[in-house]
Amino acid sequence: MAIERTFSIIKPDATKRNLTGKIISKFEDAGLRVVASKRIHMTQAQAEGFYAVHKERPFYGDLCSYMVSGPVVVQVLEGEDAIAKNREVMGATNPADAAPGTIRAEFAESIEANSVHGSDAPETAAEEIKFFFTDDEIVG
Ligand code: RTP
Ligand code: MG
Repeated sequence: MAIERTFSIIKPDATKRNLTGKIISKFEDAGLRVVASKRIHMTQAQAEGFYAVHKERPFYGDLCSYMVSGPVVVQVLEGEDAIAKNREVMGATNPADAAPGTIRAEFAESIEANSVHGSDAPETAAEEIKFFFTDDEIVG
């Protein structure tokens, strides 16, 4: 298995409830390492650009509004099989379907306010990391 990097967001519902440490512990316990991290308040333009792939979906407008409703923590996670491992630790998009012990099962409030984002493939991981981080902000 290859060492990969993936992009993660701790979303506004989680920062609001002061859950960043508990969520990062789940990543670390799964063998993922935080190699870049910053707390930001996304602009509307950043949210719309980041989620442009969902532009035609009915939830796009609400999703962008939610993502600018409070601070987020953007991160790069590194480890063996990091992309799949991160999504496993996150659990299903809808917390009602998320496996016990996953971040979304334990912390998500709804299908929208579901506490975390994680890249879904190597190409999107690379794009999403570049969207928020410069190379010198990532320390492996
Ligand atoms: P993510 O991209 O955030 O890691 O989550 P995902 O792959 O599990 O879900 P995706 O289908 O890519 O959707 C992106 C985010 O949009 C919100 N969403 N709302 N109201 C709805 O039906 C709905 N469906 C999705 C969630 O915040 C989801 O994580
Ligand atoms: Mg997605």
